[in-house]
Amino acid sequence: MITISKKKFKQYFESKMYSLYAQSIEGATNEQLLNVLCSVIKDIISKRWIGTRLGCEKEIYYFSIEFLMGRQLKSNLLNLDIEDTIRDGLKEMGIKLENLIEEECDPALGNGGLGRLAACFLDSMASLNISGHGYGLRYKYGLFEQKFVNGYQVEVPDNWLTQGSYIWETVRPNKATVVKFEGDVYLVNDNDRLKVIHKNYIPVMAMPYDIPIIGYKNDYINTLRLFKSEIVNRDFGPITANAKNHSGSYEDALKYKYYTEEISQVLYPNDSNYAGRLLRLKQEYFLVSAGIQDIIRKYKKNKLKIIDLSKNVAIHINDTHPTLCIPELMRILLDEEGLSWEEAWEITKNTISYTNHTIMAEAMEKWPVDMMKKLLPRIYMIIEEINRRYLNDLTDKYSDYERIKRMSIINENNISMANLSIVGSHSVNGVAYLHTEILKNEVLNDFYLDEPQKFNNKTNGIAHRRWLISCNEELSDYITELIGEEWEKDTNHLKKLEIYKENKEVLEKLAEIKLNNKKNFADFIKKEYEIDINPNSIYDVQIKRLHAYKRQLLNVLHILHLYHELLENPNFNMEPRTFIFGAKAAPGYYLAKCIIKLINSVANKINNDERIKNKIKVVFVENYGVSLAEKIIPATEVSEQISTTTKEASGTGNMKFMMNGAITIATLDGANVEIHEQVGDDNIVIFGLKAHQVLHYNKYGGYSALDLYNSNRYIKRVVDDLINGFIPNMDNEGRAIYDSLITYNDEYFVLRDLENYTEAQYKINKLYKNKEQWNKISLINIANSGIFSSDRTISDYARDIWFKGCEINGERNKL
Ligand code: HBZ
Repeated sequence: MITISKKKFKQYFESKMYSLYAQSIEGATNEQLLNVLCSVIKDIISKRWIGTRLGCEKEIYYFSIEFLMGRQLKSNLLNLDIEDTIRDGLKEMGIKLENLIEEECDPALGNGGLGRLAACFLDSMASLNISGHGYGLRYKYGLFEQKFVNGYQVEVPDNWLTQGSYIWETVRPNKATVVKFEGDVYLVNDNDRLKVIHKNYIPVMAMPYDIPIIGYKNDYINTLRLFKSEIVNRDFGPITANAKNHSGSYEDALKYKYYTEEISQVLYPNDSNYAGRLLRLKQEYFLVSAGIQDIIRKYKKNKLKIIDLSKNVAIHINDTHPTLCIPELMRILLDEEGLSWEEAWEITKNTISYTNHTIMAEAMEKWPVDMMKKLLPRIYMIIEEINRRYLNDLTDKYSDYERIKRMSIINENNISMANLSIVGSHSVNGVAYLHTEILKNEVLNDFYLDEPQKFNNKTNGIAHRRWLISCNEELSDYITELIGEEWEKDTNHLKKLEIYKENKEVLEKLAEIKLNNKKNFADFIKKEYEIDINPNSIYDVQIKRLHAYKRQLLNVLHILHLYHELLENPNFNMEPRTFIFGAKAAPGYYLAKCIIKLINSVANKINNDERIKNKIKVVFVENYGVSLAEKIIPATEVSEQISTTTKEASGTGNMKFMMNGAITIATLDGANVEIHEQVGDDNIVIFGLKAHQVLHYNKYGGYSALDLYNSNRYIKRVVDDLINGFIPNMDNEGRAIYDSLITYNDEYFVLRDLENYTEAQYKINKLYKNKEQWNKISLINIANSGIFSSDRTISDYARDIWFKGCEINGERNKL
């Protein structure tokens, strides 16, 4: 049992302070205090951490190029159930725990939903006693820090390892592996067996840095292992560490050092656009090869038979970035373990499963054959052979040449990573019901018809521990007061809240908690941004990456509409509203950056216009990320989930808001469909085109943004604002946005949905006037959010994918 008394903790803390910094607590900085606290916690868990691994349980390995973990201190204290002890102990030493929580850095090793999902999954696996570990990269620089300069986004490097190391990590040099790039590959005959010789390769050391993942009150600790790329022999230094023969010139040695270190240097900041850079391919293979080698090393140490790998190990790939797991596992099974192709292929397919996170064509990874061949010659040979055999099978089955071409892994000198992932795994899943249906019936239809049993849905979820218990303590405590604490371990119990839906006292208390959170957020905004916001206004929030399909533009055009209405009629009937935005744009995504400029310019104009008497405020928070989300979400009343239907695979912010009692205004896209299903028509505001309409327009055309613009004076008014000087300093950016709508016919149906969205917003306004009704809807949302805990998602993955048909884990199947 992991636990510690207050007295022991204080003694421990004090002596750690001396051993680490040779000084007393009184003179210590917050940074030092945090380091000491963290070091104490690591000591407390260390024995248990080592003890959790390598039981008889099946091991799950979750490969992801991103893990967006957020701060760990609070979450670790919560999960270890020692928060009160530590808070009191610190207090007695004159230290405020809250200050140390805020002192911690927020590692931004991910772009958005995909990386955050991976983090929530780790939390859930540990909390459900599943031996599930993450493999990722220890980027030296995470996602850029965003600053606004004159309303423009400026990117600043995210130098998060300021102390040289991360407080929660433990480096394990004895577990480092070598990853081989480039070189020449020969197949030679060795006693009637084909032997693979790989010469003149560039070796790169994968140095593991382990972060403990602590389960919720269950003494279970898993590991997130992040690899850093280095020269092969740390002690030799660059001069003798030449790539090829350890004896090259000084210049070569430096080049080699640069080559290795560059790999884990920086996270690619694109969240939905495939850039096709060589360095990215290096990152992908580096992660995969280091991880798979690590798995096989551990597996063999346990004296298990390699032929049984899929019975004891499951490897999950988070989108296609780790797809090279497939040929890398094949390589090891064939070249190092000496299995036949057929045996290796069976094991590989049965071990690996794949999640798709997007249907957007521009996000699909395709690597040029020449690039792959040069960088990873052996891996390319294996991919080619996988494809050759696959095409043979397809030609036996089908005569439709076009279809076979679409399904081929290699096509027009490109390797399709999605196709490789489907062919080389036993399970393919989408991340929400609608998304999976679109995969099956549209985007991946050829594959679905060929192997329908592989396809399944796993609707996303969120770690309710971080996104409710920890970030909204007051609400969480109140829920426990009402229905007991069972919901903390099983969120289905939240349903019990429904009995209070007509209870005035409860509804008023919920409103009071929301108001407190709103006030806290207003204080924060005042302190950080010097903006006054009114806690009695509606907090209406859109926080997510900036992308045309997510339609922040629809939101801002509606704000402009309200602004005009107020200017025309100062008594225009609306509740005061604060529109809050948070979003980073990929640095090379021009239109997204124009929209950032637009929101900032509109904010500037409206916030300084006294005529509208503070009826509207627009706040764009800089540098949106996990820590900010934890402050904003508990204070939110209206959750904006307004993507073009069919484009948002799932969304997970939508679930976080719902769980914190916000009311959703949404298109029937992604997991909004399931949120709607949970709460019913009366407790969500739905608008916009339906999936079949968008798919129809996309296939057959029939939508003219120009006609709409010409025929609707309200639409024309706000679109013209973009180019007529109404919003100052928007010349080029306004024109670019205007063109995307009118000249390029509004690819994301912003104008098509604008009128309907305005009506939906009017409905929100009306609902808000009836406070009791609003609070009731809020309660119903919380009560029905239990299904969106990532514990449910992970139980589904475990039952249907990782432990399916698994004898030694029969128990698991009961999950
Ligand atoms: O994954 C998101 C989806 O857009 C969102 O709908 C879903 O809820 C979430 C979790 O399933 N996708 C991403 O966040 N994608 C990326 O961040 C990304 C990162 C690097 C890439 C491509 C996409 O190269």
